[in-house]
Amino acid sequence: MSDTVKITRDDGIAVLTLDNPPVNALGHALRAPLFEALQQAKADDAVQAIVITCAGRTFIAGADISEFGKPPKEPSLPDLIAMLESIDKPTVAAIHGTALGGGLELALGCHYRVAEKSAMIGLPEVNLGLIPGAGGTVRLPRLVGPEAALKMIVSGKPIGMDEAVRLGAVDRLAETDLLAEAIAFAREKAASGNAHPHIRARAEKLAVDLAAFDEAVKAVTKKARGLTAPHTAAEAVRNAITMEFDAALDRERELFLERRDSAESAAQRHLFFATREATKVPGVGRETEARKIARAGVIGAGTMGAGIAMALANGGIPVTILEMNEDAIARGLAHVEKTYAGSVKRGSIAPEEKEARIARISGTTDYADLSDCDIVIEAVFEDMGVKRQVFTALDSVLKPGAILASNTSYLDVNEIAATTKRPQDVVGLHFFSPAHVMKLLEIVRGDETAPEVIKTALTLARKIGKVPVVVGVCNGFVGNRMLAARREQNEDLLLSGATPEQVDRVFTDFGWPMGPFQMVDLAGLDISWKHRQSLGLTAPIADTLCEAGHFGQKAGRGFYLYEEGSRTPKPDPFVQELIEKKAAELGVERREISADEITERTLYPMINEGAKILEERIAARASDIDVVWVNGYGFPVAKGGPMFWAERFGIKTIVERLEHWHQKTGNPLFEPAPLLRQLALTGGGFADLA
Ligand code: 3H9
Repeated sequence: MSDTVKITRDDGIAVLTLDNPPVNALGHALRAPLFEALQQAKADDAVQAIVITCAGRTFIAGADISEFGKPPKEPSLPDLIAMLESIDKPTVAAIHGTALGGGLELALGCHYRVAEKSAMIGLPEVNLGLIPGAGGTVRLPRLVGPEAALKMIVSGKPIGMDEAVRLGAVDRLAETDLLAEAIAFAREKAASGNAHPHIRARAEKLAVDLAAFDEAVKAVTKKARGLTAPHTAAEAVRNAITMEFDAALDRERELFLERRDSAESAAQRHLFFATREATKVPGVGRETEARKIARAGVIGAGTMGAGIAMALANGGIPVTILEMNEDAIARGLAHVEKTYAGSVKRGSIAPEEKEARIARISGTTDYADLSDCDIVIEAVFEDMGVKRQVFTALDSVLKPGAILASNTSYLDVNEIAATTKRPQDVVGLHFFSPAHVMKLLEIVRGDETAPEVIKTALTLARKIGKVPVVVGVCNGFVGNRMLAARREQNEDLLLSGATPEQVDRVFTDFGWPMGPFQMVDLAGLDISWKHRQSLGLTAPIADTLCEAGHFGQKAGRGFYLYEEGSRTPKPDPFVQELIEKKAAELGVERREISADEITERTLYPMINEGAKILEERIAARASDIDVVWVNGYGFPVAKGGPMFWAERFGIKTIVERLEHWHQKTGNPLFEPAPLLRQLALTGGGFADLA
């Protein structure tokens, strides 16, 4: 007996209960005693069958991710599953919660799987830059067929029990008592006198048309976003068809180890833990209670307001949108209807689900209709005067304890809070457009925001499927503040000799989905023009483009030309001429600009700004910044976020190059933050700063 594996006996059935909180990850502390327990049960003639069950909230959630990158300890997970497979008496996995990754692989090493109806099973290794490494790519195809296995393994998405039973991955669903029913099932199988073939002995499902399989591979790897693991996973599943069982297992192991040691997997594992760390907020403990959110309000039915309303409705929360007049409400609701109709058309939601979501969204022009809301999120024009009016009105109608949130993307949340008599209930909730799609939610904590309000915002984020990061008050918070630093040199680069294509190419080569000029074209040049005007700022090239109607993709021209109905950017001679003309007017001498120079003048200032954000405690940790950039701004997942990337690339080099540009230009943008200088000197990492 060990702390993590308990062996009990139920009249000839050995029950092995695994208990390794929080999620029964298969770390060494679980593998070693489980191996021994299986050995014992195998050798014991009095044991007729074995049931593996888990204590706590879930079946095994996979290998222990924190062990990757450390020296391996025997027995390995493949050893453990080989031991299971050497047992002839019936072995049954009793699954509740989630059986994921190595957890499902262990269950596939059993003869049978019995599960609760609410359980989920999956092989999500690709989300960690990995492939299943303990037989998942070889056993699952034999159980459910190669195409179904391919889909599960390459997408990494878990499936529910309806599908699992249909595919034959689960043998029986428990009605009321999982363990009792799994034991009864095991007893039934032991008494049947039948042989119990392991999955390795079943090859009939592998008789498939390889050409059709390869077509399926193309379809499922289309969304791989420049990542390697989905392709490797598909290769491993293909091996299960074309190779002998043991050869395919050996090859899977090799491919798994390759992936495990890759920079891509290190980055994705970092993001896995970073996302969870981000929900641990100083001053907001387990004991802090979240307030109940049963009903929400949104102020403004524009693209952002409607998007936020849809995000809330998608999470099952009824929402009332407030607008100035009926026409504006009608426009907002029409946008909602059109968006959901698009989702139905793409097959991402069922028609009934569309109706249910729409039914949760209503409109009003009367603030009094918001009086029973538990939270109201304002998404009006970015102007302090307008925000003040909205918050004063909300303060006068909302019930005590209701949360007043602003979707501002850069304004001072403390100033907004000060317009109310309840600054403790005011918080920033910065959604990203389109708000019903984008994962990131910056939760802006004002000086007086109560811990329960932060806790409520975190709970709400989870409920509506967002990835939250708590940030402090400053202009642009974490994301937009760093974006401003990244963008500062864009026009200067063009004036000095770069083309928009050349700058964008440096970004896409790095792994970004698009470069800064493509991004401005997509968002609309008029948006940033208005923003600059409100701040009294100018940008010689972009301003002139706006004056000439180059508002971006929607106008068919921006920094690029777009042919009718096309989103493919083409170089625009007008833009090139304009750049050259402006350079001449401003007396800027044009020269060759290298890819390195573009990186140094865009990416490095952004990292420098990230360091300042840490110095000022606007973000609690560097990994929070990574979560912001990967989930809100398209920073390549394979690189783990700007701060993670910077550390691996070399902070010393970044500081040297920033110093070079600082000396050359005198621009404070390039002056290395003291924190970066310190890390460059000590060779330390951001995590050492905590
Ligand atoms: C694998 O299996 C490889 C094999 O094929 C081959 C091996 C040879 N390890 O998410 P939560 C921690 S790769 C270590 O907040 P939930 C997590 O960090 C693995 N730690 O809970 C957190 O810690 P803390 C394939 C893990 O209820 C705590 O547990 N498996 C692991 O929202 C609670 O987590 C996966 O990729 C782990 N495997 O969701 C599944 N899992 O409290 C990964 C969790 O200190 N896990 N932790 O912040 C999940 O998807 C979710 O955790 C799960 C529960 C759905 C299970």
